[in-house]
Amino acid sequence: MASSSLFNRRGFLRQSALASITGLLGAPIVYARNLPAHYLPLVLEPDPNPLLDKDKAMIVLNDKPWNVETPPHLLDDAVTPASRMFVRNNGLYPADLSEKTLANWTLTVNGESVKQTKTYSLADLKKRFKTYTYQLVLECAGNGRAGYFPKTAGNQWTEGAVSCAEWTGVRLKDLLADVGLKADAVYIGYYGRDQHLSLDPTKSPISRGVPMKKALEDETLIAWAMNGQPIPAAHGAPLRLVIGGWPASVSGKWLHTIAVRNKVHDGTKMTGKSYKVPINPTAPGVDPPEDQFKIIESMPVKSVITFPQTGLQLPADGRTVSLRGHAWAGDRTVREVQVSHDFGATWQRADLKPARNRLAWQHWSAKITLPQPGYYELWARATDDAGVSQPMVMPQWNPEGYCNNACHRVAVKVGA
Ligand SMILES: Nc1nc2c(c(=O)[nH]1)N[C@H]1C(S)=C(S)[C@@H](COP(=O)(O)O)O[C@H]1N2
Ligand SMILES: [Mo]
Repeated sequence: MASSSLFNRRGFLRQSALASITGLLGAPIVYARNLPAHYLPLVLEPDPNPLLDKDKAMIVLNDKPWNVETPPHLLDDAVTPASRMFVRNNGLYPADLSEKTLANWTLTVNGESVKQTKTYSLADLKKRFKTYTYQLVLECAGNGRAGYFPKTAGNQWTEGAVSCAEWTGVRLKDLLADVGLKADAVYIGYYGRDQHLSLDPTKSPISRGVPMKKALEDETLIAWAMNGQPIPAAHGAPLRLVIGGWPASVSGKWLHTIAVRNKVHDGTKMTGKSYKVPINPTAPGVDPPEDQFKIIESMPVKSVITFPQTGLQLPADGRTVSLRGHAWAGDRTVREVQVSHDFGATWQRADLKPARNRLAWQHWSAKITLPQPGYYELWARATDDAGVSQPMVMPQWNPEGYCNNACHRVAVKVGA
C-alpha cells in the first residue's frame, strides 16, 4: 500500500483505507478517529530494521550500531542458520545494498606489497578460481564481556556472540597468487562498504586484518554464500572475508578491498587498544599504557551448552538429563569436553565429535543423572589439543573485556 493512497491531504487515514485495514487486522480500530496524523496502526508499520530477519528470541544489545546476541539455547543447530546468528556491526549498514549494486560488486586487491593491483567482479571470482566450502567459527573477541568485574566498556555480550555457519567462496591465497606478492608482504587488511556512525565518508567503522601466515591458510575465504544462500545483508552481502578461529572482527563484511601491507595493517580498530590484551597479566581495573598491549590472534578454547536451557525442571522420577552443545579452540582442536553437576568437584567425560573441517566447532553430548531432588548447575569444560582447559571462574581480567572463556553454566531443578 503506497502511503499516499492511505492518508488524506491532512495526513489522516482515509475512510477507504480504514475499511481495508480493518480487513487486514480482522477487527475494527475502535478509536480510529483519534489516531494522530501520519500514524499507521503499529502492526502495519514497516520493519524498522529490514536487514535483520532474526529469531524473535534474539537479544538486541544496541541498535545504533546493531549488536544482537543469540541466547545459548538458540545455538543448538549443528550449523548456525542466519536467523540465529549474532550480529556485530561497528557502524551503519552500507548505504546501497540494492540488487543492482550487489550484482555489480567488485573486489580490488591492492597495497604496497602486491606486484599488480587487480579488480575482480563476482563472476570473475566464481569462474576463475576453485570454490571451497568450510564450516567456520566466528566468535566476537568481546563474547563473554558481561562476566568481567570491574565492568569494561563495550557491548555486554554474555555467551552468544559466536556462530559456526558454512561459508562458500574462493581461497584468499589463490587470489593473492593471482596478483603476486612482493617479498616484504607481512599483513593483509580489509575494507568494507559500511558507514561510520558519524556518516563521515572519510572515516571507516572498522578495517582489520591478519598476518600473511593466517591469510594464506586454506580455510581463509573470500565468500559469497553462507549456508548455501547468498550472504544475508546483516552478515556482509554480497562478499565477505571469512577467517575462522581468530576474533570475528578480522572477517570483514561488505568487502570491497583487500590491501596487502608491508607492515602490520593500521586500519580502524587495529591501532590503540582495540582487539588487544595486555602483554603481562594486570590486576582487575588496571589499564596499562598502549605499548604494553598485543593483538589478539587465535581465540581461546571454549564451549557452550545448548541444551538444556537454564530453568529446566525435571520430575523426581526422571532425574537423567541429556546435555549437548559445541566446543571450539581457535586455531586448535578440542581434545576433550567434560561436564559437572556438583560445581566442579567431579567431572564426567562427554562424547565429543570431530570437527567437520579445521576451524569448525565440535559437537558434544553427555548424560547426567542427578542424585536427588533440588537445585543444580550443569557445567561444561573443554580442553584443547595443547592441554589447555577453560577456567571454571573468570579468566584474567583485561581492560577491554576480551576473551572470556569461562565455563558456561546452566541451572536446573529436580522436583521433590
Ligand atoms: N565491514 C565490517 N566488517 C565487520 C564488522 C563491521 O562492523 N564492519 N564487524 C566485525 C566484528 S567486530 C564481528 S564480531 C563480526 C560479526 O559478524 P556477524 O555480524 O556476521 O555475526 O564481523 C566483523 N566484520
Ligand atoms: Mo567483534
